[in-house]
This record gives sequence, C-alpha cells and structure tokens, in this order.
Amino acid sequence: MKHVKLSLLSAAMMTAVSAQAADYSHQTIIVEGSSLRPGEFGIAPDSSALKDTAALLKRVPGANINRNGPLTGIASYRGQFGHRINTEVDGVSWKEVGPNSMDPPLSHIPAALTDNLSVYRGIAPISSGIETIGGSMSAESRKSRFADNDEFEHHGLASLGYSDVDAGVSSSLFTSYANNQHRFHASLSQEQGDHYEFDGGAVKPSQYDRDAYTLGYGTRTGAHELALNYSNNDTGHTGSSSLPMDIMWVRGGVLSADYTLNLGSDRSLDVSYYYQDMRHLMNNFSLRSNAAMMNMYRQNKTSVDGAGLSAVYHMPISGGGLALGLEGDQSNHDAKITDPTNGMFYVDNFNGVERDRYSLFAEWVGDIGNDLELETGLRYTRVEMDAASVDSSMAGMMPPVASLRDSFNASELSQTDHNWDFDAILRHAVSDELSLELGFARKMRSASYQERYLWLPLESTGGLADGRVYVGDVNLDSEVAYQFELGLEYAAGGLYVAPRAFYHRVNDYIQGEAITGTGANMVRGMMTGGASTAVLQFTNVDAELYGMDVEWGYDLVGDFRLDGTVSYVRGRRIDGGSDNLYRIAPLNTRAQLTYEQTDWSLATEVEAYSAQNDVAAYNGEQKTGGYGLLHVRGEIQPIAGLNIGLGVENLLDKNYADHTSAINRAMGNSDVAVRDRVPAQGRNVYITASYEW
Ligand SMILES: [Cu+2]
Repeated sequence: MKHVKLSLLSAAMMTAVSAQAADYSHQTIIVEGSSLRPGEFGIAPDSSALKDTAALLKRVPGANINRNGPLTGIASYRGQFGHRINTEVDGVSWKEVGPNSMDPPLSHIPAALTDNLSVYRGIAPISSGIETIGGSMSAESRKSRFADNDEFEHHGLASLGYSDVDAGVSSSLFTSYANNQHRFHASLSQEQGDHYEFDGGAVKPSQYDRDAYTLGYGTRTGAHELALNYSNNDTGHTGSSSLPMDIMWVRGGVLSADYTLNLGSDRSLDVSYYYQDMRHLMNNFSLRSNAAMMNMYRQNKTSVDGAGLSAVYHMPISGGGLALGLEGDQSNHDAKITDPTNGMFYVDNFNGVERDRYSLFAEWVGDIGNDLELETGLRYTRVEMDAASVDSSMAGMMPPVASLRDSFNASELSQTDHNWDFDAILRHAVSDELSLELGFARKMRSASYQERYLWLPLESTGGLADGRVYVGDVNLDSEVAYQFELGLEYAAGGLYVAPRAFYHRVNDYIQGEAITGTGANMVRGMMTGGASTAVLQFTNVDAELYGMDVEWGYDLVGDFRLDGTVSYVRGRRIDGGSDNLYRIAPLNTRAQLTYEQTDWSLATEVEAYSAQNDVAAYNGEQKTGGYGLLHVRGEIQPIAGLNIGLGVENLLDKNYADHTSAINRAMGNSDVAVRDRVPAQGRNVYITASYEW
C-alpha cells in the first residue's frame, strides 16, 4: 500500500526538525491510497487547540466529525459514522465504554500524544479491519524509536498550549530512552478548559478535563521484534451538551502487545493482542440543570471489558504480496441507570451484553499487467452477540415497562451473523502524470449492541444525538453494502489533483423508524409526561450514498503553496418513500495558502460549508445554513528544537453551527435553547510552544 505522509508542518521545517533528533514533535495525517502526490502537502502549522485526534479529520477529503462534546468527536466518512467506521488506535479496535459513544476511539489519545492519523481514501482494504463498511482509519500514539547503534539515547518533547475561546490549557511531556535493541517511552498529558464561547454567549456545559499517560517498551533481536504499550485515560467532568448526560468520569486503559517474526524474503508473521478495561459514570444533574427542572435525577454507570487477538502472515506469491489473517475480539458491556435521590430506582440499560467477532481473511496485492495493479481480498466474519435478561424498578408501577421487559427477556437474545466481505480494486498508471483507479467492494456490518439490545425507549444510541428515543430489535439483519469507486490522480508541474467519485448501495441499512401504538410509546409518554414524538425502532431499510471528494494542491511562484479539498455526499433512503439519511455533512471546501521559510511559516485557511437542506425526516433533523470561516496560523522556530505556534481560528467570529454537530439537550443555558443547534466555537486565539530534545 503506497502512502504519502501529510505533515501538519511544512516540508522545509520537517527537515530542519528531523535533522537534529528523532522528530517526535509533529503530528501527521496519512492519507492512504495515493501514489502520485508530492510529499509535502502542508495543512496548517500545528495547533494544539485541537482537543482530540478526530479534529484532524476535517482536513481529510470526504471525512468529517460528528461532535457531541469537546472530547466527543465521532468519526464520519462519506456520510457514514460511528460503528460503521473501523477506527483503530495503536492497531487495535477497542471498544467504547459509553453506550452513547461519549468516548469514541479517536478521543482516547489526546492530540498532544498522537503521532499520526491514517485514513484510507475510497474503499477500505479488506485487511484493514473486521467491519469496514463505512471506511477505516487508525491513530498511533507517540512511541519511542530504535536508535542506530547500541548506545542509549535520550529524547523528549514538552509542549504547552493555551486557547482563548475556552480558557483551555494543555500540557504534555514525552520522553524516550532507546538504543538499537531496546526502547522505552513514557508520556503524560493534561488538558483542562472551560465552556467555550461563541458570538452570543457560551455553550454550557462544554468544559473538559482529562489526564492521560502512556508507557511503552520495545525490543528486537535477530528476526524477532516485540512491542508493549499501555495507555491510560482519566477523563473528569466534561460536557456533552448534545447528549442527555455529561461525563463525570471515564477511567481505564488499554494494554497491547505486538510481536513480529521476520522470516526473510518478504515473509513475516505479525501477532497482536490487546486487553481493555474501562469504567464510566455520567449524569444529568452535575453540569446542567435538567434534573432540577424535571425532578428526574439520573446517573448511568457503565463498563466495558474487551480483548482481541490477531495473527497475520505475509508472503510473496504470483508476483504480488499475500496476507492471510486470523482475527477476533470480544467485548462485554454493562450499563445501569440509577437515581441518586431514590435508592430504589434502577434501569438495566444494558445487562451482560456480549459482542464477539471471529474473522479470517486473505488479501493479495500485485501487478497483473503493464502499469496495472490489482488489490483483492475476501473476508469471512462470524459475529456472536448475546445479552442477559433485564429489569427495572419501574416495572412494578408501570405495566407497559413490565411488558417491554418480559418480551425482551423472552426474545431470542443470542444472535449469530455470518458476514462476507470482498473487494477488487484496479489501479492503472496511464502515464507518469496520470493514474486511474476503479474499485468494487461488498462490505457487511452487524448491528451494534445498542441497535439490538436497547429494550426501554431511551437515547442510548451510540451518539446519534438526535434527541429521539429508540428501541432496538434483536432480529436485525447485517447491513450489506455494494460499493463502486472511481478515482483519478493527476500530478504535473506543481499541480496535484485527485478527484474520486463513489456510489454505495446499502441493503438492510439500520436506522430508526417511527413505531405507533405500542407499549414503547406508552412508556415514552409516561416518562415525559404526555405529548412527545414517537419512539423510533432500529429497523433494516435500504439506502444509497453517493458523491465525490477532491484533494488538490498547487505550488505557486516563490515559496507560496495553495492546497485544499472539496467534499460532497448525498445519502438517501430508497425503500418506502423518499427520505434523506441523517447527519450528512453538506458540500464543503477548504483551501489554504501557505508561505514558508526555513524557520517560520504563515498560512491562511478558508473553510466554506453550504447549507444542508437534504435532511432526514424520520427523526426530524433540522436544516442548517451555510457559512464561511477564515483562519490564520503561523509558526516560528527561534532556536533549534523550539517551536512556537500562534493562530486565530474563526478570525471573523462568525456565529454558525456545524451540520454534523447536533442539537442542545442541556437545560438551563440562557444562551442556547434546548433543541436548538449547538453553535460552534467563536473566534479562538491560540498559542502553543513545544521543545524537543
Ligand atoms: Cu456516557
């Protein structure tokens, strides 16, 4: 797989920095699947105003974020998001502890400790993950690297950042100690911020507070290489105003071990293992006043235990490379809702839920003709899911709750899916300047545990944040997508342009559908005191998504460079009437002009989003207006190793709302009404400093 690194910093400065040490100081975005792109596609000089790695996604063509809070950025790619995208951190696909995705994978590692984020453009390779229906992306934390000889070297990076829009302060420290056989590293980060402001007030609650650390060791000898990594996250009071509750805490860690056996002549065996244990508490009364107004104090304590194992064997065959893989993971989820003012009250939100995946694949990439490359793969996945029986103290007083409980407990909770994925991608180099890609894939995804086991009408939907209550369906079929991809890449004389068009037909696409006249609606009525919108049930429907995204760049005269992206996607339901899919980013573009010198650079970035009028009717999604934003960023390296970044984001203090952010669910904020769209950040002046040794 060819890829080019896209640095947040200019090429000139990268060289300057890496010349003096191991270069731990800058994050990169890696867009996989490009072969012609000239290396130095700059984005903007570093901004640690980016709270989580997901924030980097806005710079990738076709990608976006569904933001439900400052630390809650859910990855979105070409209109698909959440569980439809395979998101890995340090090579493992570990699980969220929050049933509403308050801790999506890309938020686990703070931006300051992230080394790179990789996104596959177009069809995600079969080898890139177990369920890749909506794409595949992965983040890597900063790690130590082996040195050139047996003398130990000590390196490190310290960074500090301040953002004015939320009085946010972030700091991090990374140190490594390594020779050519052993490497050790440790890192520490701390982030804290207040409610962020916009022209018209502040979004409350949107404060955040997170401490994180990582520890790692690696060794290599002869044909063997072993790596151990542990990352721990301790998130404190953090708002998520688009969800019914806020984060009180998320605590826990992920341990991973990777072993590579190098067998020579392009043969190798990669084995990796991970174990995860996380706990989480959220509530609706500490950071917002919902409970005070409705006299309904609720908290939800949740946990996840997960583990995964994979073994992939690489070997050359028929003029190409073959990968054979055996992978699997298991996760257990529990969530219990209680009332701190009434010890009797409880709801088993999710009880003893299990989601286990066992998968095997084969993938071959090689030349099948002159300037013609084929990538093809086949994967079989068995998904086994189960849940224990549920109960609630409400069942005693509310017969419809008892009947929902009884019918859930009597249903076939143990479910098994057999999912088959296949892809074939042809890449043809027409000339030195032009290459062409044609791809087809069939991808499947099983229902998430929320889509299957949400038995009481609630908003625990994996972060949909549409303000609607849902119930699941244990009998959901797997989604099946047929994906067609056409890509062009042209690079000549300082110009680079790579447009891609796609069409995805998704059979049995899972989304909510209003149910009428059932016990679920009666329960909904009792819980909200009467009039309200209908309960939605996760249902298999048919959908299509199509669009195009472009990445382009141009080297201007002197030291100026211009580059940008354009992204467009349309998602529609195609059975039973016409409706649009939910939470699809409107047509958007971003362009950046950069001027760079050896030890400083300056960039102006323009971002424009059109209005989104193609909204989902089934859940009452609101339209949003278009907007344009202007950002200015600069960076200077006064002495070797020291980088100072200064910038202003949203320079004109535009008051706007991202379509992919959601509605406000927190009462008691005089600046944003409940069910209004959550406004985005106003003008933000930030300063960052980092020192590397
Ligand atoms: Cu939560």
